[in-house]
Amino acid sequence: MQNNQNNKKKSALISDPLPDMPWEPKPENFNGLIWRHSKNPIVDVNPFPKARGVYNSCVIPWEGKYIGVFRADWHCMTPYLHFGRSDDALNWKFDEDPIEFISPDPALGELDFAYDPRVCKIEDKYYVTWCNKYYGPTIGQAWTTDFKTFHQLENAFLPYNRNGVLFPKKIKDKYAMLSRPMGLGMAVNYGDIFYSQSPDLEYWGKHRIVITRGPKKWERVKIGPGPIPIETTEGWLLLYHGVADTCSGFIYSMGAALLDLDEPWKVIYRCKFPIMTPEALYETAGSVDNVIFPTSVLTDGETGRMAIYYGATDTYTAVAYAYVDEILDYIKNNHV
Ligand code: BMA
Repeated sequence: MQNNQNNKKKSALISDPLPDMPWEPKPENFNGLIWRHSKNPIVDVNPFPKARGVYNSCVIPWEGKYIGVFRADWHCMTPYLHFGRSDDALNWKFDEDPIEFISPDPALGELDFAYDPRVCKIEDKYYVTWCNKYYGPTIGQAWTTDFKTFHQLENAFLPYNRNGVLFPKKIKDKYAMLSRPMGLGMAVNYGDIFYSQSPDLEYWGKHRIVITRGPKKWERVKIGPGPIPIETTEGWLLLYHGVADTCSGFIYSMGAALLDLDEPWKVIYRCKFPIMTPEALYETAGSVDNVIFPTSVLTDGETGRMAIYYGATDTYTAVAYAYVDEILDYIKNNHV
C-alpha cells in the first residue's frame, strides 16, 4: 500500500509537474497522513543577521529554482517581509533588507509591520498578500512580475483582518480571496473564514461565510486560511489553522476542507479532526509554544505529492510531506 502510494502517478491534483520539489518517501511503518521532513526545521533561529526567526512564509518555483516571500522577525521582534532564494527549496538565502513596495499612497507605504505573506500567481502576475498595519492589522496586497519591483495596491479590507489568501485563478471572472476578519487585539469574537470577490483587486464585495470555528476543541477559538487553495478535480483543497485554548495557552493545528470549485464559499467536506498537530520539539517549544501554521504548499501534478511549508512556534520554518489524494480520502472518511 505504501509503496503503491510512493509510486503513485495519477492524482486528483490539478497542477504542473514539479519533479524536483522537496520530497522524502513516507517512512516504513508510518500510518499517518503527513510526515515531517527529516532535517526539520529547514530554517533555524537567527537565520541572518537582522532576524531572530523566519516562519509563516511562502515559497514558489521560479526559473527552475525556488524563491519566496518570508516573514522575518527582527531582533526587536517587529516582523518584515524579506525575499529569499533557494536551489532546492530547503536551503534558503535571505535578502538582508526587507522588500520595498511602491505604494499608491504614502499612508499605505508605512510598513510598521508586515507578516504572514502568501504569494499567488494569477494569469501573468504574482500577487503578495500579507498582514499589513493600517490602524490595525489588515490585508496588504501587491503585485510583481519579476520579484524585484513590487507594486502595492490598496488594502483589501478594513482592519482588523488577517490571513488574506487569494485563489490562483479568477472565479467567474472575479478575483477571489479568503480572509479572517477578527476583533480588536486578542478579542476573538470573530475568528472565522470568509470569501470575498473583486473585479479589480481594489473593491472587494460579495462577502460570504465559508467556515466558522468548529464545535470541537482543536478549532474552537479561531480558524484562518493557510496556503493558497489547492485545485483538485474534486474541489479546492483548503488547509487552514485551527486554534484550541488550554490552561497553558493556545494550540495551533492544521485542518482541511474541500470547497466547491465554482462557488468556493460552499463547503463540500470539512474534516472533523486536525490533520497535523504540534508534536516535534520545534513545534512544541519556541517563541510561542505549540504552533504549527501552514502558509504554503509546493505540489507535483504528476504524482500528487505535496510539500507543506509551515511556521513552527513562531520561530522556525519547517516542511512536511503528504499525498493530495490521501488527504482528500481522509477528509471524505472523517467529515463533520
Ligand atoms: C496568529 C498570527 C500568527 C502567529 C500565531 C501564533 O494570531 O499572529 O502570525 O503564528 O498567531 O502566535
